[in-house]
This record gives sequence, C-alpha cells and structure tokens, in this order.
Amino acid sequence: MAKLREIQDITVCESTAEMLTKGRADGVSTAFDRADDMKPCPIGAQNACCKHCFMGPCRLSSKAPYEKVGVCGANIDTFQARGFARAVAAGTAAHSDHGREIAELFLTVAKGENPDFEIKDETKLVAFAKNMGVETADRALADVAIELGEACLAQFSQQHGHLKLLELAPKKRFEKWRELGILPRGVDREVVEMMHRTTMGVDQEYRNITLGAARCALADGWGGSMVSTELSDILFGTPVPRQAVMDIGVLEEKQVNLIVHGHEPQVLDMLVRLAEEPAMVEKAKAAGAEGINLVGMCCSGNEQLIRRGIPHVGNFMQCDAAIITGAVDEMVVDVQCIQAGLANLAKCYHTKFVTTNYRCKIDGAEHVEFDGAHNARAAGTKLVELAIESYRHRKGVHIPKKEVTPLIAGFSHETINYMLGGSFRASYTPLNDNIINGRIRGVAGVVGCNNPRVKHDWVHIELVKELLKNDILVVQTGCSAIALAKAGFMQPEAAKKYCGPGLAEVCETVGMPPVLHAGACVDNSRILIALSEMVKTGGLGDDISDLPVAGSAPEYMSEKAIAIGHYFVASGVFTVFGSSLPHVEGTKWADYALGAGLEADVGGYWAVEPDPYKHAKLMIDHINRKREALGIMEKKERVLFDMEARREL
Ligand code: MSK
Repeated sequence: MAKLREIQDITVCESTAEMLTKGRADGVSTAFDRADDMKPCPIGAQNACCKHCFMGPCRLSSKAPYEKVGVCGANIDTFQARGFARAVAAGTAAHSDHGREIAELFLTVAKGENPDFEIKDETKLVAFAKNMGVETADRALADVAIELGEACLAQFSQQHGHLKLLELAPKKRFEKWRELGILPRGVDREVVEMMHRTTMGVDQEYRNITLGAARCALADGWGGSMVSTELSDILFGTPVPRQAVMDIGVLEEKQVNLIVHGHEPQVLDMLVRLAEEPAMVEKAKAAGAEGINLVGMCCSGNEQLIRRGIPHVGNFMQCDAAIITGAVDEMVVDVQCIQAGLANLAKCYHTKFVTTNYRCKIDGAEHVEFDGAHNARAAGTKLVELAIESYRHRKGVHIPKKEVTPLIAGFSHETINYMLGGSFRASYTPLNDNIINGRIRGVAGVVGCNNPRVKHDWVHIELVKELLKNDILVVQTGCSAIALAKAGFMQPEAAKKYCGPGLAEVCETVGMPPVLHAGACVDNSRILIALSEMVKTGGLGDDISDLPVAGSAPEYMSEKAIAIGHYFVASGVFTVFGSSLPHVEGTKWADYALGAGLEADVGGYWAVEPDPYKHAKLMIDHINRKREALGIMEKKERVLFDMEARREL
C-alpha cells in the first residue's frame, strides 16, 4: 500500500475525519486510502486512450506530434471527443433509467394498481400534464394521470419530433437547438445513437461528436431527468422549505439505525412509513432498542430531505465513515454511486449491507428485491426487520462528537418563484429586479459529487464562500449541497456571515438562506426551469445564455456529472469543473470545448479549474461579462411602473 495522506489532508468535515481516524485504528481500508494506493492512468485521464475496437488499445499524448494517430488513423481530438461523448451517454442513461423507473411506478399508481403509493400533489399533476400536452379540462384526475404517465414513458422510446419539455425553454434557445439540428428526438434514441457514433469507424470529427453529445445531454436534462423530478414531486410531494438536521451525528446510539443510500426516492419513502408503524417500533423495542432511526444518505437522502425533512447522514464520501461508527445496523442501497467497497467494509462491523434493485447487485451484499411497482410494502417490511435483527449483533459504537447541523432545504423552482414573489404574486420578477439593481450580482448552480482524490468538501465550501462574498446567490443539488449544509450555509443566519451586502440584504428581507438546496443530482432539471423562467420574466435578455449565471461541479467523479455539465453548456450556461477529468489541454478538441468554438455554437462552454479561488474567479468574471452585455453593470434601481405610468403607456 502506498503512503496514505494525513487525515487533515483528506477532509475538512470534522465528523468524517474523526471516523476515518477510527477506521485506520480499526485497520480497515476506505475509498480515500484506495485513491492513495491507485495512481490514476494519465493517458486515460486525458481521454487520450481509445479502446473502442480491438486493434488497440491505442494511446496518444497531447505532447506527441499531431500526426501521431491510432491504428485506424484517428487522432487525439477524435479520441477525446469520443471519450467525452461516451461519458455523456452513460450519464444520460443513468438519469433516464431512473426517470423511466419513476414513470413506470407512477403509472401503476395512476391506474389504481399500487396501494403502496399515492399521488401527493394534484396541483402539480395538472400543471405538469399541461406542460406535457395532456388535456386536463373537464377530465377525471385519474384519466389525466394515466395519460400523463403514458406520455412520459413515450418520451423514452419516441423516435421522431422532439422531446416535449424542451418547449419550456425560451423560444430563442429552442430555435438555436433546431438550427443546430440537436433537438433530441427520444431519450433512448439519443443514447443509442451516441454509442453508435462513437464506436469504431463512425463519427470522427470532434465538433460533430461534441454537438451530438449535446443532443444526448439535452435528452437527459430536458427529458429523462426532468420527467423524473416532476413525477417524483407529484408522487412524493413537491418540496417546500423545511427544517432538518445533517451529519453523521444523526445516528442514534440506542436506536436501530437504518441508512438508505442511492438515488430513487421510493425505497426511503416506503421505509419511512414502515419504521413509524407501532408494530415495527415494538419489534425494535423487543430487540432492546428504543426505536427505529431511519436516515438518508447521498441523493436518496436528498430526495426525502427536501420532501419530508428526514435526517441526513452525509454525502458520497461519508459512506465509509458512517459504517465505521459501528452504529449502522443496516445500509440499504438501490442504484448509482454505491461503492462496491462498502460491502466489504460492512463485514468488518456488524452492518448489514443490502442491495434492493435487480440492476445493482454487489458481491458480498445481501439482496432483497424491492420493486416499487409491485412489492414495496412486503420488501420494505423485510428490510426494516433485517435492520432490527442486526441491532442485536452490535459490537462497539462510536458516534462522532460533532453536533448535527440544522438546515433549511426544499427549494423547488415553484418555491423560489413563490418565496421571492410573495404570497400575492408568485413570480421571478423580484429576483430579476434584484439582479438588475445589482443587489444580487448573479446566480450560480454549484452541484455534483465528492471525489476521494481531492480534499473532501473543501473545494465546495471555499468556492461557495467566494461566490457569496461577491453577492452571487447559490443554488445546489447532490453531494455538493450536503457539503454546504453540514458547514452551516443553509440557515438564514449564514447570509449575514458570508454574503456581500446586497445579497445579505435580499436574504434577510426574505428570510432565506443564501445557499438553496434544490434536491438530488437528478433535480438539476429544476435549475433549467428556473433559468427559463428568469428569461421569460424579462429584463435579462432573451436566452439562457444572456443571463448572469454560471454552473460548477467542483469535486465531481461521476459520468452523470459530465452529462449534467454538458446539458447546462448546451442550454447556454458557462460551466466550470474542478477535479480530475476532463484533463484537457493542448488539443483542438480542448480548445473547442473550453472556449469560443463551443460558445459560438451553443452559447455555453466548459472550463476546468481545480483551485476553488481561481474557479470562483472564472465564474464571477463570466457573470460580470454578462452583466456588462446586458448594460446592468452599474448598480441601478429598476424603474417600476406606477398606475400613472401605466396609463401613459
Ligand atoms: S449522489 S452522482 S456522488 S452528486 Fe447523486 Fe452525489 Fe454525484 Fe452520486
């Protein structure tokens, strides 16, 4: 094993540091240790390795003469564009397969075939049905719901035309996509086509591949992900701001601790209800516990944090730390971001590690099939009972000393609209006004994962501090949101402590935190809708690419993050990535994707910057440029029309 980093160089999260120290004393290995032991392959990291056929694998370098090509003759630009595009396709597939599962579950509920779930938000059902082109007037809600479910499922298999939800984008944006020929037709079609185009001997022009990848990514953001988020809101409730607590300290010494980790909301939704049932609590008591403590982790946790205020343990790189407490009686997982190493780590303690989805089985894990459409209650009951049984086998328990952090989460685009517009006039006008008058300089979406190769949570936190100081409102999802929540940025009091005077004034007036938690990584689609609404509200240009906004994924690790980044770029948003991939420099593809070439095509482009301060500067400079172009660089109050002025008009 290579020399391991000191704990203080691994994480800034106090509770994680305490547990990693314990883990080393216990002699167990974590993902941080494995990252130290596994040197990343520099050729692979540059997407300069091609193994799309079996004449290779071929390796190129940006430092080698440009004429040096692979066996088939493909150059480094083709290699990089194809590697990037395949990551986009994989990320799109992941979000969209999640979205399809939700659509199938929704349809069983709509048809009255699934007593385990119900439609929670009928208002949103009607609003979303209208957006999907489903007739709602004078119809029974059940009929609307069935047609909506079918229409959503059809978005995946559709072969012609364009995805319906793209029409929510500003007109100019939609027309740009049409002109470029990148309006996605159907989600599955775009993923299949991307895999075809990037196989040996097909698309070998880097610009064409990158624009093809944009079409695929748009099918994620405005297709699979958006369907997932909107239907999840209808089924499990549209998020509204609610108080909760976060960090490993949510684990309880004297209760059965059951963590749900992964992405799809139905598992945690069912288990929460079961864990509250008196008969189940009695079973826990019979096993010697005081009760059942059901908590979320990663994006499964985010899904129910924003909807029910369920306590949250932590982000992707805290899974090891949570198990090391010895207090986790069971970790239930479904799909995405489940590290295989957790199954082995769980064996070193008494933790039951249980997979639940046929698409995700892991060597060494127990498997209880949870099919939301058919057996949610039965499977859920078994899962809670396994946790209770596991409690009997506890050895030592060590819960971190650090107190849990209170937070407010649940900022859907509907909530932002309502909150900033007030009770009588839900609208984005006050947000736009405050951007125009300069109190708010702009808006940043800071999202994405943790990556064990960078100091856990540090880049997220330092970056957001810089943005807030510069009056930039921050909207978050995924593991990045969890990092900032733990650090105390999701309380209204954070405004005074961290923000510039303009943003602090707005937050204090509204009573909101300066960092808004919008949900799981699949919920970035909420940000697309919010950006479109800002354009439609007026005063900030007529396309998303005119807005003073920027995107960021400072510690990303997943292919899903590449798909998210590319759908923001393709929607007109400048997007900066932090850690590791894509290490792209010195090639024509890199010059195109990270600069004026891609910006000229789609209005957005990429940047890569691991240093949080330089990363923030790139975003702030971009926002300033957009303000300059809009003519709102100088602070000025917007002239509001009074009745007299209106009459004159
Ligand atoms: S869980 S994709 S580590 S945000 Fe959505 Fe976190 Fe990234 Fe997974």
